[in-house]
Amino acid sequence: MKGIVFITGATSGFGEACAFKFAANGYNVIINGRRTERLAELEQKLQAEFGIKVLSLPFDVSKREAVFEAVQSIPGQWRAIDILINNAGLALGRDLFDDADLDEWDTMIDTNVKGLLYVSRAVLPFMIGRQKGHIINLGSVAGKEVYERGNVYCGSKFAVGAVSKSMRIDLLRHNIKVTAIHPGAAETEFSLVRFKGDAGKASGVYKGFKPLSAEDVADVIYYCSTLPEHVCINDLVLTPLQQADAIYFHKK
Ligand code: NDP
Ligand code: 8X3
Repeated sequence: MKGIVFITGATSGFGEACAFKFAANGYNVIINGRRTERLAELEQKLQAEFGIKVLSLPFDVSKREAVFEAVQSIPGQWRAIDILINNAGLALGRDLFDDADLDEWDTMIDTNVKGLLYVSRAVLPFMIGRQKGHIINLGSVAGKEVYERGNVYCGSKFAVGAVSKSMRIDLLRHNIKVTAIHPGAAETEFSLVRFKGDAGKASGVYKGFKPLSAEDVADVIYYCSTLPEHVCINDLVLTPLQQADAIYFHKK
């Protein structure tokens, strides 16, 4: 066993691809998400395919008490968490600031920002106890530049960037690495969630260029987490070849 990785939002997209990547490389994985059937299915697949151990931990990252209860329930042998991947997150809607739905704003802030804070605080005592660990936060190119109708989603991802920087500073004395990963457009369930199940609108986002895949992002996360002990990638932006930043694309 290479180590233990705790992945939030492992039922789809980047989180699921990370679970496969780390499991394939001999890590035991703690997988989280709200959809329990998907977690059970993933747990079975990973164990059968890679012979590693899996702990499913279903909870909603935005619910403070649920987060701390779930993390406290982690059995002793699973507490030596080497890598925490704060990946659970979402965008809801793509509306102008004055038209956007306030409940959707709340959900994005509660999940993308508060969820990341709660999970990190709940897991940190285990890392501090061992004076080692690596926290990897999923930001976005939307946390580097703001685009029209991105308002609160962009704000939540700028917050991930700022929080990642301050975590890195405050956790220096505990020997804990903090990395923020900022992907550009990747075809996962992200746009389907953003457009509330409208598959046509969701697939339209990726027309005219080759987007990143979940596996591309998982490969980069794996690379960042397997560097020598003294090396920490602080902040990493990756985009498809045809995307320069959050705004500029060369579509064909
Ligand atoms: P997906 O929609 O495919 O996956 C999102 C995951 O987050 C799911 O497993 C979902 O599981 C989980 N999740 C959402 N809300 C919660 C919650 N409240 N509690 C626990 N889990 C939750 O999207 P991606 O894989 O693309 O996105 C992963 C992260 O990457 C997000 O933070 C996103 O903002 C970011 N990102 C995505 C990009 C893209 O283009 N796809 C680009 C840049 C960043 P469940 O529903 O079972 O709870
Ligand atoms: C997801 C990428 O550009 O749709 O964070 O905001 S984008």
